[in-house]
Amino acid sequence: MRVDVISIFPSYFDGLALSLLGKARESGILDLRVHDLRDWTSDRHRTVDDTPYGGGAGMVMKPEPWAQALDELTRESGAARPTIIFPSPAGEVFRQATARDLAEREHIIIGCGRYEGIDERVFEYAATLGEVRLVSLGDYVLNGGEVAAMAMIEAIGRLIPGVVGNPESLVEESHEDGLLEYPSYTKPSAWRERAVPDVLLSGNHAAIASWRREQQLERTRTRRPDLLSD
Ligand code: JEK
Repeated sequence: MRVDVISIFPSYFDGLALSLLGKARESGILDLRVHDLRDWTSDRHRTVDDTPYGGGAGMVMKPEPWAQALDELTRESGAARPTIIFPSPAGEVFRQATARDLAEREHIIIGCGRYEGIDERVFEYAATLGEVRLVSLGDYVLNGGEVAAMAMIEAIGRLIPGVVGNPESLVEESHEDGLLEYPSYTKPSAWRERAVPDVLLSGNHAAIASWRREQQLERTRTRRPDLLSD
């Protein structure tokens, strides 16, 4: 999978790129490329923003650098229509199902906005080049798309076999039951006056399985009742 990220803060992604080093990048399983939007400006000041038509606070990202970037990156990869993601507080919420869907794509381009967002015509133009998805990390306001993009790349990446962080087996996760996880413990069995629950030391695998299921249900009831009702 090829992932192109467009941002005015490309160095935000240095840590992510490092964490994906090794098998995944060397073999090209996940070909992550981060670009500076200002490389597609043509004025002396490398301007990416301007004042909003109709008034209002803040600045809006100008369309032309985005069009130049999207044209070049869609042309360059040669893949069939890419999936073009714009992190946005006004997008559909990013879920595990979204990650599973996106993990199947050959080429993803992620456009990270800043300021008050991107000129609306960019989304229309992008739709002539690929499949556009506006995706939100959740119902809170961030200062730009970068943190959301990193979260999405990490969630997608770990579903691709051979990518760092991909567990030995995604089998347990694929048996998704929509419940929160059970609590985990490791050695020592007694630590600062706190014991590991006896059942986990019992060797009784049926008892362990039913205790874990009960913990999952109880935690879900108290912390995430929305997962049980809707
Ligand atoms: C992309 C720019 C900053 C900040 C104005 C007024 C109510 C806010 C844009 N889950 C997520 N939260 N935020 C983002 C996100 C934020 C972004 C950009 C993603 C580009 N910003 C910004 C304030 C406002 N709005 C009405 C909401 C707009 C995000 C994701 N993914």
